[in-house]
Amino acid sequence: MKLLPLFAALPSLAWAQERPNVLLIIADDLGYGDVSAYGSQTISTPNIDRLAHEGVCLTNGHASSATSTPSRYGLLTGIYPWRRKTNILPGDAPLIIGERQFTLARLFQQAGYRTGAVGKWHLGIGQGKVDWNHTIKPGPNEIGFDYSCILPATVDRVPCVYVENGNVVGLDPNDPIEVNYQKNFEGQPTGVTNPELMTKVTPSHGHNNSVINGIPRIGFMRGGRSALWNDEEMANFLSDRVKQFIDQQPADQPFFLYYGLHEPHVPRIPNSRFVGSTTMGPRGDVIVEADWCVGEVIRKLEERGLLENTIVIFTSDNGPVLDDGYRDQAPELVGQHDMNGGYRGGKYSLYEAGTRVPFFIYWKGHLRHVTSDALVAQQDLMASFARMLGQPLPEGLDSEDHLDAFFGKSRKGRQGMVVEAVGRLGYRTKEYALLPAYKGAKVSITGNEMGIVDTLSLFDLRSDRHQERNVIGRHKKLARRMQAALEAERNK
Ligand code: NG6
Ligand code: CA
Repeated sequence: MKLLPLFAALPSLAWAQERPNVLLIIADDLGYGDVSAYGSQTISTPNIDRLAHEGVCLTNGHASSATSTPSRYGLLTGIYPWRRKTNILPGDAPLIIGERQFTLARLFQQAGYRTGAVGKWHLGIGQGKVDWNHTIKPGPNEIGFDYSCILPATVDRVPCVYVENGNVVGLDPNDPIEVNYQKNFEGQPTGVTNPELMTKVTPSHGHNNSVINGIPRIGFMRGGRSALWNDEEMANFLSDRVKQFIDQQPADQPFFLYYGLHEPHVPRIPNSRFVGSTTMGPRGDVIVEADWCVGEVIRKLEERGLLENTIVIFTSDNGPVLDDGYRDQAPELVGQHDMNGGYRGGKYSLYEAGTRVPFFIYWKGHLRHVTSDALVAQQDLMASFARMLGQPLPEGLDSEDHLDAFFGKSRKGRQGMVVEAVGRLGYRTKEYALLPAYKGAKVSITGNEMGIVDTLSLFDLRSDRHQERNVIGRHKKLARRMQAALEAERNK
């Protein structure tokens, strides 16, 4: 591995000496308008808001992509996901991060941290043909995590089991698990053949294969009955694992913990404590559940006396969506709630709400509250923490050091960045969005606009949040510069 020259790796001394813990919480499909911190009056998320109100509230923070797998790839590797042609993975896909590849977790390991990953993973595990009945490798533990307890892909995909350090949790060897994404196992029921099994929710598109816990999923599985997760208990299970990780932390070592919340991705099945906690049906209720999870973990840090020594980051893997494959009443009950916070598009979209996500950095007693519109991206955490810790980085990353912006000490973030949505690329500066012309359906099956425009378009996000007015005629030079920057990145 080629390392950058030493001057690039000089630590920010004060911070490096403290070696704070880092807890990175990443929600699944949570929109900019889904937390009350950005002004939404329709939902109350006090625990998440606390991070925003007492920490650095970033209003121009982006995921690298408008879907999960690519977005998480960018975050963990510091490389634009479209360079590797990543796409939403099935539950039995091989790990897409190379075992020798540098990752955010490796960066912290290199700096002496204990590292953990809990919750949604969605970067593949194993090498191709996964045998779920033996230790599965490679997985998070082979790319820099000392501990992991993950749901391998998404909650709507099989296998519906947790994998802890490569082993399926609670598996009975006499009832082995089999998974197939091409065809069903003979005689096994599906949502199509046995609709009466779908006691909790029915599909609106896709999601009609194996039925687990009354919920039809994508993909077929059989066996592993004692290991199947309970959707209603998932928030409890995952937050407990996070708390355990914190409890087991040696006093003389810092930690880096990646906590992938499963909310509010479909299927939205809140614990009974949260059912009816909003008027928005399950989508609102699971957001309140996610907020509870954040509160639980913060309380644990407080209880252990660790809060002032822990940087808590909160963000989301991509923008929001209402109907993502189940008839769960989300579109019907949304009411006045604007999950996009005024931005256009949402999950899958090249418009702004695809990648502009909630993004807060909280460090009690160290960072002052500021609201900052610095343009930053999740993949920048890698280079920024490398500076904080005085650690070298490999060459050729798309990660930029914006530690000062993340810590609210500067409003200068990126000059520009590439954003991706389902393989299509756009370009952002702090104020402008450039959307190249692409072909394809303008609205996805979910009802979200894809951000497909007929001619190259430039939007001024300051005066036109909803991207209604193409101002390219007035800003030809700027548009040319942005297009050239996009091409330069593409050809790198
Ligand atoms: C789509 C699924 C959607 C969701 C998404 C992944 C269908 C029709 N749609 O293919 O329900 O699972 O993949 O979401 O199957 S993500 O947030 O993990 O990227
Ligand atoms: Ca997602």
